[in-house]
Amino acid sequence: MESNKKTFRYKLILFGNIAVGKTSLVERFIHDRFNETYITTLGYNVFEKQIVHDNNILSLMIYDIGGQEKFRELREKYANGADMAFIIYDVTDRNSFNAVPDWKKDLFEFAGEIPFIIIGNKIDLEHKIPEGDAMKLSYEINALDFFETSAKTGQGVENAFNLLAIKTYESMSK
Ligand code: G3D
Ligand code: MG
Repeated sequence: MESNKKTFRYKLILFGNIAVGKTSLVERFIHDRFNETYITTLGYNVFEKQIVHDNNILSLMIYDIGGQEKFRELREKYANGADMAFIIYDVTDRNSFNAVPDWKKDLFEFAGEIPFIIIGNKIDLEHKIPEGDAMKLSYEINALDFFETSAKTGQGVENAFNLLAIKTYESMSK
């Protein structure tokens, strides 16, 4: 008997300093098969990617904020109604790591207390932030998890997006 798949649609957003690799991670994840929708006039792009999990379809609506991200008003609009988030830093850039708790504050203010995963990106380059420091921070600020990725080589990218989707599905279907 064929079971009917249900579709769950989630809004996913990416926070983190400029140049940590937000756009590159989205591009890496959606590469090859994706539906693209441009909403450039709003200051962000939206991409859709579907994954099958637990016999359901999880449709990830991935919002990538554009170049005006320094404006609080845009971040607020961008984050509104999000179901889950990445907070991203660059493993070669101490400032971007130190900014993670501030990004969490913004996230909770704009989107409510949604699940988030911390991502250390650019691991193809030399680390300045030890993995242990990031794991400790991730525990302290109640991140769902912590991953290291490289948007350049693709390492860890698929895992991070998939895990976030699945964890959100599990928390919402309880
Ligand atoms: P943002 O969207 O967070 O602002 P971008 O960041 O995705 O625009 O990336 C900023 C710069 O970092 C880009 O370089 C991009 O190629 C680079 N980058 C992103 N991810 C990685 C990675 O995993 N490894 C390496 N080595 N570089 C990465 P440019 O030179 O185009 O500004
Ligand atoms: Mg960008």
